[in-house]
Amino acid sequence: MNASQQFEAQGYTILKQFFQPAEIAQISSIVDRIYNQWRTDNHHALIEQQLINMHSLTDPQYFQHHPAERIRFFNLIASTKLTRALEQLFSTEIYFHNTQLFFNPQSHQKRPYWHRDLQYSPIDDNVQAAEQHQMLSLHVRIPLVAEKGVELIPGTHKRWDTNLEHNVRLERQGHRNDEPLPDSVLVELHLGDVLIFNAQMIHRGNYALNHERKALDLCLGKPHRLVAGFLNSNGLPNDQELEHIHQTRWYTLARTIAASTELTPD
Ligand SMILES: O=C(O)CCC(=O)C(=O)O
Repeated sequence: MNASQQFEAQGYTILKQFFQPAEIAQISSIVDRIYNQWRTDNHHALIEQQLINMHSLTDPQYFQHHPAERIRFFNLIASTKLTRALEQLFSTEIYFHNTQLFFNPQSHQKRPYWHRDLQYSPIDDNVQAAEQHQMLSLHVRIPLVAEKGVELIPGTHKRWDTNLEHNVRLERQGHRNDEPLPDSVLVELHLGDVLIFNAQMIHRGNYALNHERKALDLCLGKPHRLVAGFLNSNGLPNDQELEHIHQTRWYTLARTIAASTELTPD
């Protein structure tokens, strides 16, 4: 099976040794600076809310004193190599939605929870199920520390829940969202690997097997009206920055979506 067939059948694929160590080091040095700033600003929430991720790493607040670094970051994450790989895999227009960084919680009591990403949005579960085949929202994971950090249930990008999955994911009928579920796959990633998975397949993190985690997820996708309104234009390059970006397609499409949702009240 090639990568595209694997994604189609299972909802995920791994591009092994896709990035060179020097490329990972460049991404890491920018991410580390942002992450450190964020941890200082969110020290209390990190502990009280047992956070497991931060988002919007391209937001201008992280580049006030580093304007050139924002352009470098946009170029590093939308590299020619990665944008081409995604074009080949999906043969559809892809836009840049956001970024997230996943790490371990401060307390061992926080347990990884099964979910489909949109279950935390106001979009009704039945609407999500009905639209599943029209949607393509991706996590493109670039681990900055090797990890066995994410568990996926292959095939759940193409079908909706079994009874057990439904009850576990939504904590119904006395179930909890951290219970084991059948047929899951724990993904092992080495530095340089890239994991691409469907954000709507059933998945969860794994904290216990990883002493440290730092996984940069690019949230990309095919435009869809259900998620367009969640796109925050603050995370996108401005006109001047775009002139210095080599692969602009993800960003220009995102700007078009953001501009159209800003004009259209719901
Ligand atoms: O890596 C993790 O800790 C969880 C990943 C996840 O839930 C996600 O990417 O939506």
